[in-house]
Amino acid sequence: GKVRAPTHIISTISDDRGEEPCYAGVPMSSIVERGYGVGDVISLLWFKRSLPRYCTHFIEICIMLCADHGPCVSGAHNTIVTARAGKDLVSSLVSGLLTIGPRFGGAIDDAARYFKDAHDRGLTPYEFVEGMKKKGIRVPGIGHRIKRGDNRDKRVELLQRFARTHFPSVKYMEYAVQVETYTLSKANNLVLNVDGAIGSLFLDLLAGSGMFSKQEIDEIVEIGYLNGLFVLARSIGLIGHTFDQKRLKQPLYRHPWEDVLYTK
Ligand code: Q5B
Repeated sequence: GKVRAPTHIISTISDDRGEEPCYAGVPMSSIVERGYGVGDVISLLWFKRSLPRYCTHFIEICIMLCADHGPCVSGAHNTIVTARAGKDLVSSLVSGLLTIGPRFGGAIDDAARYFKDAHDRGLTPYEFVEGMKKKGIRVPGIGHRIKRGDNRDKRVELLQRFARTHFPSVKYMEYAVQVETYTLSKANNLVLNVDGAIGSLFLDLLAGSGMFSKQEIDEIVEIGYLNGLFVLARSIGLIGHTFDQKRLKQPLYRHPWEDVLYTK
């Protein structure tokens, strides 16, 4: 019989051996003819299935809302400094992307992990938040440098409004809101932030859409797919900041001495 030589790579998401590339078995022409958007492409390449329209619309809203947040945030700042140092597009982009992590934009996966665990174990917000405090862990998805209880993040409101209208269930998001009510009673900056809103709502999408088994949901949360949404989205803004600096012919950045506390 035929002897199959062992392969060096296994790949399951795309195939370019035929007449046209396929994403999760869907040919490129179908993607175009069916009017698919970037949310559908993400569904195929990340989740290996076509998701209902409200899910792909939600993914697209996340991408649009996280595309940029002005020049002062960590990622944009790094990108601007790098572009002004005369570096190329890719260097400027990755220098911004490298700031994405547990404090900035990369708290979505941990927010999903901790909110899911606390909700599924039936912890009250008090038990959850105080338990985290005892362990010395900041609650991922809670807190913001400029947003406050009396100056909420519009992006969070928009995501919540969309989900309340279109999702079959928003139990994880409602749990995150209860956590926020408790944290806001402790300090005015401890709002549910955009990472926490996306993390909790994506749990609702996974659990409520009927498109994923419990085992698949656990795997998605464990592997950590969701920071990818912020990375992908913010790349759009970081590329924009690179072009902006080049267009403006900005000189090499040097931080002013007056803004540094020199001390022994
Ligand atoms: N405290 C975000 O901190 C920030 C606490 C907390 C319990 C918390 C902080 C945090 C979790 C990570 C997270 C995503 C670092 C944020 C984003 C995208 C962005 C960014 C943009 C965009 C802000 C003051 C007191 C201290 C702390 C306590 C703070 N957070 N306690 N759980 N989560 N959050 N990141 O304001 O007693 O005085 O020691 O790590 O979800 O990144 O727009 O800028 O689109 O670009 O610097 O929106 O919340 O507060 O460090 O001075 O803390 O609050 O322990 O208590 P801040 P700090 P104490 S969205």
